[in-house]
Order: sequence, then structure tokens, then C-alpha cells
Amino acid sequence: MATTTEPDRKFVIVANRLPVRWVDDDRNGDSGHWETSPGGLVSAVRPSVADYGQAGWIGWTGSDVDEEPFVDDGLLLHPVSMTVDEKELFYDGMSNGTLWPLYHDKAVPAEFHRHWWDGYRRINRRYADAAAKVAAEGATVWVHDYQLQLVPGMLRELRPDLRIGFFLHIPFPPPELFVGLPWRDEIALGMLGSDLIGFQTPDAADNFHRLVVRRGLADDSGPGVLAHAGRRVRTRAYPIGIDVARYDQAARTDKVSDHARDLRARLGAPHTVMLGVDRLDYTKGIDVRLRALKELLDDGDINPRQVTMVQVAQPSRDDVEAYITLREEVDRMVGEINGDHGRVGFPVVHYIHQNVDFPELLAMYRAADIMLVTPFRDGMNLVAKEYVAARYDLTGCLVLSEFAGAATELSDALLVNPYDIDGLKAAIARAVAMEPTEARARLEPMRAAVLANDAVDWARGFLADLADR
Ligand code: ADQ
Repeated sequence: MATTTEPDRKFVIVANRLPVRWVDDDRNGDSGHWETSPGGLVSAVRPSVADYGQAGWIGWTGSDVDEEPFVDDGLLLHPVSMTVDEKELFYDGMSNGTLWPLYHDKAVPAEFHRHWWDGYRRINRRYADAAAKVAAEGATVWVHDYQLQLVPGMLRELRPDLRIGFFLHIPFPPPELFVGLPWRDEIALGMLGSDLIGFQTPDAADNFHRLVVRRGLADDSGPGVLAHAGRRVRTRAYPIGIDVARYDQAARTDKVSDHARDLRARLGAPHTVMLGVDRLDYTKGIDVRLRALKELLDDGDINPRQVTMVQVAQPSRDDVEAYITLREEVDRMVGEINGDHGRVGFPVVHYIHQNVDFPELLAMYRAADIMLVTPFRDGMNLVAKEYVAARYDLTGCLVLSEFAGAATELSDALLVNPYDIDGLKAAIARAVAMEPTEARARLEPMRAAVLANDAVDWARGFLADLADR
């Protein structure tokens, strides 16, 4: 690994996190190694770097230790550091206490605090300064997500020569909701610093378009085109995809099949295995699916000796109050279901509050007859697509919230409104009873949709439009 600070990068990604993270090998932190960061953003965006030669990535390492820029496999990694206090204001506060709930329909109330906003601006400035430092003359810069919405505007002021794209991974709320935000115009103007703004769905793109026109921040120049500050800013939906081949190929291996078989045996060989895989986040509707399961069991509509559920919840944002409360609620509900309906050695819900590695995740997708994806609101939801990619034999049933971005492409799933518990119960009961021919007929078009738009297609599609003037 070599270091460099030359402004020589033709393509620069700016995202909250770097694509690698430091993992301590011992408790003293004396030795450790870099490994690929988990999550959909990295796996979708990382391959696009290969098309550009000299590329750079600006992001946070996740620690408060200052790190020097370094080159890994030709990619310049430029760490942005923040103190513990700054992280509290920028990340826990403004990003995850204000914007995250506001953009997800206020699943919990969004809080507005001026000191959070000040921290958000300060850290956005730090990312913009770093991008201005490493981007070569005329370079393309691709900024990601709700933590960094001010970066395009700040960067345009510093470097008008750059081509700037922005992609929002989460929903963009209707203007009626967004206008309650005290810093609505600053945020919208930050995004308008881009040449191209990508969203997960046409609804999100439309919400942004209507907002900026209504607020007088830009003029409508036709579908998906805005006029702002003498420039053309385009907006469009680019639904994100997954690395389909990776899931499909791994799913077909004997190793994963054996693992899945073993998993089912360890679950007590139930007739039906249901699965949930989510970050432990209140937008994901983990509580609502547990409630539906509990009522179905209480009412005797499903038999606890025949149906087992595995819920994997990846630890997430555990410094934020609402996440601590959710964790307690899920713990309690799992305990209640197992207390009422489990037997010694045979709990009904197997709850894992941990990361699982790729082979384990794949084996779970293969072992699951029913996949429950029930967010109240979700930009896309990659888990739904991963499950479909792993079901190469066209068996299995996806129950999917109509409020996940993925519902647009996966409209052959059993679509549910997660606020409607009776509807969700009916969908689960229907999935348990579904005939293989119907499951097959539903999975076939969904697999075609997932295969037709993988992560590389998604990134290339966005970047081709960004390059096109
Ligand atoms: P997330 O809210 O994180 O992403 P999602 O799209 O489902 O949601 O991606 C989660 C990823 O983490 C998936 O790849 C999944 O396999 C993995 N994962 C979940 N639980 C895990 C566990 N316990 N162990 C290991 N891996 C686990 C945000 C937006 C989404 C949008 C993505 C990408 O909220 O709407 O789809 O960005 O744009």
C-alpha cells in the first residue's frame, strides 16, 4: 500500500463509509487488518471503479483515529475522520435522528436540533474538501446517500470543473412531509449542485422534482429535467441491483445445499421455515411480522410443531435511542412467542442478533420456504432480491411490503401493507399453504427482473447518463 495526495483521480466516490474497514485482531488494537465493509452500497458501487483506472474513494473508517490516505488495489482510499462528538451530531443525530425517520415516513418522530444540523454541515464540508483535493481536472465524482446531501453543492462551489452525480439510497419523502424540515432549502440546494440525481424509484424522483419547483429553487424543464443556476440538473430513478451471479452461483453449490439441509435438520425438520433478514431497524417491520406470527399461533391458524421462523437482525446504530428501544421490544416479543408456543429444544422463533457470513446467509435463503420482507418504508431492499436470486429452482415464496422500492420490480411477490396486521396474517397463511406451481409461476418473472438489472448494470447505467451531457 502506498500513500498519495495528488489531485489525480479521474473518478471519485464519496460515501459515508470507506469500502474497507479496520478489524482489530487482538483486544489491545495492536494488530489488525482491512476487510471489505458489509452492505449493499459497497458491493453495488465497488465494481464500477474498475471501468475508470485512476479512482478514489472518500469515506469514514468508522473510528475516531486519523488515518492517512492509502492506495489499495489501485484505488485511492481517502479516510475522513471525525471525533466522537462530531459523529454524535453528524451521524447519530442529524443523519439517523432527523433525516432517516423523516425520509421513512416518520416511523419514529424525526427530531430537529440546530447543533445536529451544524455538525452535519461541518462534516459534509469535510467530505467535500477531501473530494476537491483528490479529483483531477474535469473528473467525475459520485456522491452517495442521505448523510452527504450537502456535498454536491459545496463541491460545485469549490470545483466547478467537475461532473457531479448524486444517488439517494433511501426514499425521498413527499414535499408535504419534507417541508417541515427547518433546513429544507439548504438540503435541496445541496443536491441541486449535482448534474444528475438518482433515486431508487420514480416516486422518489417525482417527490424531489415537485419539491424544488414548488419551493422556487429550480424551474421545471420537462420530465426529469430541472433548470437551476444556469445549469441543467437531471433526476431519474435507477433501481439498485445486487451481484446476481454471486448469489445464484453460490446457491447452486453442494456446499450451500448441504449447509441448508443441515440448518433445516437443526431447526427440527419443520414443514415450513420462515425467514427474516434485516438490519435491526424500526423501518424494517420486524416487530409487525412477529406480531402477525404471534396472532396466527395464538389463534391456532398455524401449528408451532410445523412452522419455524428464523429472524436474523444485524446490529445497527446501537448508540441511537430508538434502536435500543426496538431491540428491547424484539427481545420481548421473541421471548413471549417462544414462552407461549415453544417446547424444550424447539423454540418457534430462532432469533440471531448478529452478522452472519455469506455462506451462512446463502444457506438460510436456501433453507427458507417463506421470506418475510415487511418494511414500513424502504428505498429498495436488497434482501428481497438476494432471496429471489438464491431460489434458482423456483421454489419458495416472497412476502414483500408494497412500501419497499423492490415491490415495483418484484410485483409477483405476495404484496402486503405492513400496517394491516390482518392482511399480513392472511398473506403468511397463504404462503404456508401455497402450491409449488403457484410459487414457481410467481418466482419466474421475479428472477427475470432481478437478473435483468444487476449491480454492475445499475452503476453503469447511472454513470453513462452522468457522462452524457
Ligand atoms: P439497508 O437499509 O441496509 O440499505 P438492504 O437493502 O436490505 O437494507 O441491505 C442490507 C444488506 O445487509 C443486504 O445485502 C443483506 O444481505 C445484508 N444483511 C442484513 N442482515 C444481515 C446479517 N445479519 N448478516 C449479514 N448481512 C446482513 C440501504 C437502503 C435500502 C437499499 C440499500 C442499497 O435502506 O433500501 O436497498 O441501501 O441501496
